This record gives sequence, structure tokens and C-alpha cells, in this order.
Amino acid sequence: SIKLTIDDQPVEVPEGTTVLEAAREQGITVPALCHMDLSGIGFHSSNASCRLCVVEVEGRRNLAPACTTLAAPGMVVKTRTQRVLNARRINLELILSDHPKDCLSCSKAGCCELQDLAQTFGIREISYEGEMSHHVKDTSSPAIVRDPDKCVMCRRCENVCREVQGVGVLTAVNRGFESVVVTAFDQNLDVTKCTYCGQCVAVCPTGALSEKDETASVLRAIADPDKTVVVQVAPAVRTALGEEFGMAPGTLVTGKMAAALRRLEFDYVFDTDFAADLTIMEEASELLDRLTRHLAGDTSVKLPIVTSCCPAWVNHLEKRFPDLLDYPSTARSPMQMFGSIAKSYLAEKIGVKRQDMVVVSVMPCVAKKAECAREEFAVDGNRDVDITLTTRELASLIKRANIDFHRLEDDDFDSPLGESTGAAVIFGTTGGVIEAAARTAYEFHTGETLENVDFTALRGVDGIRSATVDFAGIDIKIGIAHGLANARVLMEEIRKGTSPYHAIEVMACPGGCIGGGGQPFHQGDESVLRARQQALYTEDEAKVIRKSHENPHIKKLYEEYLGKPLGEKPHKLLHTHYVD
Ligand code: HC1
Ligand code: SF4
Repeated sequence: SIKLTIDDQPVEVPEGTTVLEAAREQGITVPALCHMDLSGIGFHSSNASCRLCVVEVEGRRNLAPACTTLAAPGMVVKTRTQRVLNARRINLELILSDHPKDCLSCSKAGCCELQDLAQTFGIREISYEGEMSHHVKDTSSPAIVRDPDKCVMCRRCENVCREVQGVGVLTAVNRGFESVVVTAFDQNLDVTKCTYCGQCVAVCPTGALSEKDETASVLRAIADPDKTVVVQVAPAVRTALGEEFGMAPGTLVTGKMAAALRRLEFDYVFDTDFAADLTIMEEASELLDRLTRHLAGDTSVKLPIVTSCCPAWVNHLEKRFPDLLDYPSTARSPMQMFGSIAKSYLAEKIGVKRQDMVVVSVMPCVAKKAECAREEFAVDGNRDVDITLTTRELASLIKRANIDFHRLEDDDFDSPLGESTGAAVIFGTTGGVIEAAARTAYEFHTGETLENVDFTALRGVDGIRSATVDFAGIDIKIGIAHGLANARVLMEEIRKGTSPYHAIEVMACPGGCIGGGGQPFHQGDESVLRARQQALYTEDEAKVIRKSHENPHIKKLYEEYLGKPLGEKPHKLLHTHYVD
């Protein structure tokens, strides 16, 4: 270990620790924009470009960036001398001098790290007024808005896109005043290989990257007396929405969320979890169908089956693995299954024409905005899911309606598309979809009752995990990846014919949907993701029914309407195909 002194305090840290990490471990605040450390999920960004973390190191003439300076034996560091504070202030003012001043109406207002720093530094006027750089705003995609004028060149987006996602759509160009992060040839995002995962949005400290705001369309639908507006909420929203109202990460707000949606005057408040149970019925059946045929010697069967409920993952598959499109499950995502069932089964039940029903979904995700716009998820141009909001957009609607979230009494979802099992709620975390599928596939295959439903070997946060599940004598090998760069590793194995797995779960975002691009900003705090994950397992444990196929409303839906899993009606309403 290494012993040094920071602000007169003796500090001992392991070799390889940066001065920034050493200081923060001591509770010493060192500001930084370009630095973000989520090493637990494979992300580390430090470019020493913002120069807000500079410190004095005894014996060195120049100030040193704490984020890239390694702690050394006997080092004497000062983090709050006048010289340090002045230098940081000048650096911040230089960033601000080329930054738009529309803070009042900026999408990031209230959660902007740059705005926070300006407050912390006590900036009241900006000394360096002058020319401003100007770039065109990119609103081409259905999911993400890029406003390069607000880019502060921290390059976190570039790093997350390249390192965690292995996509590499964003890159820094030019030098000095002209420098900015853009797409290759500054093309619009919708013609690049962007997956709309939104991880760049999740790490952007300013309003340079944000989701496409669709709150106005939702308010218009609610205000229209001719429309029946149905809302569904994704599993991972309930574990993060509370953060927008100052609650601790991982606070489950399922009941308050349902109450808030009712106050917002949605006509029906339903749960995507219901449709997650439905997805499992189809996907587990598909897994067993492929497995049985494989065991019977059918060499045309594609194994492993790969989950396909994550829309950024599907986008990535179609763009980067066009030769492997026979592997993903053909089951639509829960969100889309919900839309399809709402506009057929439910519409019939409540006597509303599909054209008069508006299905809104609330998702932890920005890619879902693009998913619901795909042509194949519409009937005669009428979408199954009309509008998708992020968790953050829902929070904004609740705030705008002056709803006191803390004082809301817990409410229930409506029936029947609001009833769900523990298996459905864990969809929101990495490993959860395949655990839910295993619970059902086990019982379908063996005909026996699964006593212990907790497949703990499938849980965790490592980027790539694997486990073997015993299906009464048959070893089912399962692979899990979150983060698209990790997914690539498992897909390359399939390509080479060396994949050892029968089934693979992929989620594009680190942590799964709990870490989605539409969630409240975690600002680089990894413990936020862990708390959200734990909360979903807690909700699963608290449920009386924890296997999707035991959901009585799902059983009834098959009896009354769908027939058998993988049958003709499910094929039409619940399955899809992939195109490159
Ligand atoms: Fe997800 Fe899914 S789990 S994709 O991560 O399969 O977004 O939460 O809604 O559709 O259920 C997201 C979450 C979500 C779908 C489900
Ligand atoms: Fe890269 Fe994802 Fe951002 Fe697209 S949405 S630029 S893939 S990080």
C-alpha cells in the first residue's frame, strides 16, 4: 500500500489508486466533470479534460489533475488552496463561456452537473463572454436528442458507447474551441449503428444528450374525451421513481406510482409485469420446443435461444449480427405484448375501438421509444403502444400536476392486465428474465413442482455470468451478459460454433433495466444500481405467486382468448421477426 498526505491528513491506499479516489475515500470533495467511475459494471472515464479536479502536489510546479495522477509514497497533496480554487474557477468559467445560458428551460435543469458546479463554485457572472461555438441539434432519432452546443467535452458518452457497449458511434473531433463529440461525419443518429440504449444519456453531465420528450403527447391524449388512455409501467420503474422525489435508491414505490398514475387521470393503470409473465409463457415454451427437437437430433434447431425483450439489444443484433437472427427468441418484448393484448383482448372486453384507445408505456429505457415506433408493431398504421415515456418523464408529469408523491396512499393496478408474479418483477435486473424463464421451463419440462425458485447462481452484477440448471437430469447451460460489449463476446462464440449454452440472456444496459437510459440519473454512484436490484428481489420474494405460469389471469387469457403458447393466435399477436 501507499502512504501519502492529503490536506494534512495521512492517507493509506492500495497501489494504483488515483489522487482523486484517495481524496474521495477520505470524504474530501474534489469536483470533476470528465471523471466517472462505475468500475463494478466495467465503466471508467477519466480524460483529464475538464481540469476541475486539479490539486497542488508538493514539489511540482504545475497543478496536477487528480483523476489521472496516481498516489505515490510520501506525496503531499493540497486540494483546497487559493491557487487550486482559483484555477478550478477559471477552468469552469471557460467551460461556461461557451455554454448556452438557457438553463431555465434546459431538459437537464435541476439535475445538471454543470449547473450544480456553477452553484457550488458561487459563479454569479461569467468573465469570459465572447464567441460561442454552434452546432446543429440532432432530433433525427425517435429516442435521443443530441444538442452538441451543450457538450462540455467530458467524453463520458464516447467512453461508455465504445467501452461498455462496444458500439463506438460517438467520437470527439477537432481541437480547442471547435472540439465537440459527434457521430462519424456528423451524421444524424438515425443513420448510424446507434442502438438507442441511452447509456450516453445516462452519463452525460449536461443537456447535450437527452431523451425525446413525449410528455406533451400524453397530456393531449388524456385531455381528449374520445380517447381511452391505458398506461403500463415496466418492472424497473418502481424501484427508481422514488429517487426523483428524494427517496433513497431502491425504495419500492409500486403503490404510490399506481396512485400517481390514477391522479394523472389515465383511464386504466396496468402493469408491464403482467405481460412479462406472458412473455415467459411464450419464451419458455420456445426454449423447450427447441431443446426437445435438438435432443431428438434435429440439427436445424438454433441453440442457444437468446432473449429479445431488450430493444437496444435487438437493434444491435440486427445491425451487427445479421447472420445470427435465427437465434433470438421470436417472442415480442413484454411492452409490445402488452400493447397487442390491450388493443385486442382488452379493447374487445371493454368495448373500445382500437383507434380510440391510446396505450402509453412508462419505461426505464429510451430505446423503447424506438421499439414502439417499429412498423411491425402496428395494425393498419395504428401502433400497439402509442407513446413511451421514461421514468424521468413520468416524474416530470407528477411534479407538473402538483402531486405530493410522498403523501400518496398506496393504490393497486387495475385488473386483469395489472396482476403479476414475482418472476415478472425480476425482469428489471440482469439475470432476471432467464431466472423467470427457468422457473417456468423447469415445471413445463419436468411436470414437477419447483420448490426453491431462487436460482441464485444466475444473480449478480458481473458483466458475463454463467450457470448450469438441472432440469431433472438434463443440464441446461445458461449464459448472461449485460452491456453490449459483453454480449458481443457471447455472440462471437455462437458465430464460431463454440457456444456452450442452451439459453442466453442479454440486456444492453449495465445492471439490466434498473440501469436503463431513462432512469433517474445515478451520477456515477454504483450503489444506486445495487440498491435498485435488491429492491426487485425483495418484491419478488414478497409475492405470493412467483412463477409466471401460475398467474391466474394469464391462465384465463390463454383459456379465453389465446389458446396454447406458440399457437396460431399467440404467433400473430405475441411474436415477431428480425430484419437486418
Ligand atoms: Fe425492461 Fe422488459 S424488463 S425490457 O428491462 O422485458 O425497459 O423494467 O419493461 O418490455 O417487463 C425495460 C424493465 C421492461 C419489456 C419487461
Ligand atoms: Fe452509443 Fe447507446 Fe448512445 Fe447510441 S444510445 S450513441 S449506442 S451509448
